[in-house]
Amino acid sequence: MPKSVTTGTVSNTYENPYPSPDLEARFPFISYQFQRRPKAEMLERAQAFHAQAEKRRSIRMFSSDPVPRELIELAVRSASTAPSGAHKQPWTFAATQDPEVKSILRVAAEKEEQANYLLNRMNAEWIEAVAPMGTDHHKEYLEVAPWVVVLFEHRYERRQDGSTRKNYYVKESVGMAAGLFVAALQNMGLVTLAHTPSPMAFLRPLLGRPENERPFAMFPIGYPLEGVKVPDLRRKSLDEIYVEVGQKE
Ligand code: IYR
Repeated sequence: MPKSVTTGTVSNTYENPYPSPDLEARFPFISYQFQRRPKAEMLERAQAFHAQAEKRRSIRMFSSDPVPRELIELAVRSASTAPSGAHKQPWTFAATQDPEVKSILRVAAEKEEQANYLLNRMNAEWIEAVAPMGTDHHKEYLEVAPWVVVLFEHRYERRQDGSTRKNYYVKESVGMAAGLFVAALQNMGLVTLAHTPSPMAFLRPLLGRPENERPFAMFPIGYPLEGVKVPDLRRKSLDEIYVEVGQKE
C-alpha cells in the first residue's frame, strides 16, 4: 500500500474525486438522482423483497397457458439493467413461443441429456449432486412452457467496420443479468427454470445466432402447472453463507 494512503477513513472528503475534471472533459457525466429513504421504510422494503425471494422455486412442470410477449420483453429489459464489464451488456436474449422451434429445442436438448444421463457422460459425483432434484433426460417443459428464452453471452463484439473487440468479465456480467431476469419474472408472477443442457453449443446454430455468441443458459417461462411439486429443499441459513470481517460497530 502506498505510504500516502490512510485507512479507516471516516470523512466524506475525497482526494481523488470521480470523475476527475480531465475525465469529465472527455466523456459525458450526469448527476445521479437519488433520494434516501427513511430507515424504517428501508427495512420494510428489504424484508418484503426477501420474503418474495424466499418463495421462488425452479419449476419443471409448466402450464401451456399463453404469456404476453410484453411481459417477456419487460423481463429482458430489467435483466439488461445488470452491471456489465465496461458497460458492454454482452448478452442477447433469444426468445421463442413458436411450437416448432420449441420442439426442435426439446429434441436437441434431450439428445444431449440422453448422453449425460443414459450414456454416462455425467460422472458419479455429478449424478449424486442432482439426485435430489430427480432430473432426467426428459425435457418436456421446453415444449409445454409458452416461452423459451436462451441467454447468449457475447465473448467479443463485432463493430460496424467488421473489426472485433474482446469483452471482459463476460460470465460475471451475464450471470448478474440472468439473476435479475429470474427475479423480474418472479416479480411479475411467472416461473422459470434455469436449464443448462450440456453441452449447449447446438443452440447457436439452431437459433441462428452469430459466432461471437455462446449460450449461457436457457429459461422455459410460464405459469406453474396446477398442483406442481418441487423438491423439499432448505436454503442455507445466514450463518452458513455470511461472515462479517473486522471490528464490529
Ligand atoms: N444439465 C442437466 C443436469 C442438471 C444439472 C444440475 I447442476 C441441476 O441442478 C439439474 C440438472 C439437466 O438440465 O438435466
